[in-house]
Amino acid sequence: MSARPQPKLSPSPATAAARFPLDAATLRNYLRQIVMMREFERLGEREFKSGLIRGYYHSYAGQEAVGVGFVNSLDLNRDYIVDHYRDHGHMLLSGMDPERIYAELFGRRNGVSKGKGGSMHMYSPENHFLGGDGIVGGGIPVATGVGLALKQQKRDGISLSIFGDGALDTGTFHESLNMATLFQVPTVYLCINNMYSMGTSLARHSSMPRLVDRAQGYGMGTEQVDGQDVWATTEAAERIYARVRKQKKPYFVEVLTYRYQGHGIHDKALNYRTLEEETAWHERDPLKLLSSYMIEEKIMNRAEIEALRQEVVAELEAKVEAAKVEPEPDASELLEDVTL
Ligand SMILES: Cc1ncc(C[n+]2csc(CCOP(=O)(O)OP(=O)(O)O)c2C)c(N)n1
Ligand SMILES: [Mg+2]
Repeated sequence: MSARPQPKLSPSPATAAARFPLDAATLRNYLRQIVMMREFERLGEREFKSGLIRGYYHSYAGQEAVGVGFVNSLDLNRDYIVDHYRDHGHMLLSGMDPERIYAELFGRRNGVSKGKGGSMHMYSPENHFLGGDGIVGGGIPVATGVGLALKQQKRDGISLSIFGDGALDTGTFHESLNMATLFQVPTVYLCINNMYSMGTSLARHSSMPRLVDRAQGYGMGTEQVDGQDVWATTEAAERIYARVRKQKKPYFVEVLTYRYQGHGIHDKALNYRTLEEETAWHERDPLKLLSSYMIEEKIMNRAEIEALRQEVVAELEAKVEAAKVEPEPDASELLEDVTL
């Protein structure tokens, strides 16, 4: 197996917190959000296996600190998100009711995309969430176009383009970044580098181990960020968004993280990753890093964290049950809201 690039790690949470302090209420909220995203996926996968969800299911488990920093720091009254298919966590963070996300997964009429999009095509214009996209790299030109529209309409917002490391191997990525600099659009390109494009490791699909080096050719600011650490992702997101808002220029950020599950629910990730590698990433689990800091700093104790988890699970179980009994779309709606 070829050598894999080692992630650039932030210092310990205590050091990161000293450098960029977040107050206790923010940390409690972040912890709840991470637990919510993790448990949402656990229950979703259970429902998939029970046969209630069909099609595809890509879990966000392990990558939660990326969303905590980069989605929370947006102002969704004026900013927009264009995502790829690993989108459940970002939907939750953008303020969507979990029941409507489960309803979408179950193909129900009250689902985020009226039951016609499924896991990969969540879409909620009222939350400024413009997809979910099953085509690798498909959302990148859309986010660039949103950035151009915001600029032309002299609006204050920015667009956030979210995609994986695999998307750097598509033409749309390169065409979009070239145009973004030419037209000076206020778009942040957020590459979630979870080290794999399906079963292909970064070392086997990328000509350069640092993805920032591939974006630098387009003349925009770039940086790598530790995607396991909520202090690192929050600090980077706040600083980068302020810069892009002010300068009205694009920016590329590569966050280093890891997906715990296989690519999709049918992939058990048995033959392309090592146990050592998985264990090393679990050592720096975003939930573990944050909760151990909070315990050490006496913000919450272990029992309180477990009570929080149980409360979130109870809330989500109720949402699952409510979504299950919702009606399916009527056959007469089949051709509404779709492009033929
Ligand atoms: C244009 C295109 N090519 C290939 C595929 C098949 N495909 C689906 S997901 C995927 C891997 C993408 O990995 P990455 O961008 O790193 O995102 P991750 O799944 O790791 O979040 C591939 C190759 C596709 N959906 N679209
Ligand atoms: Mg990937």
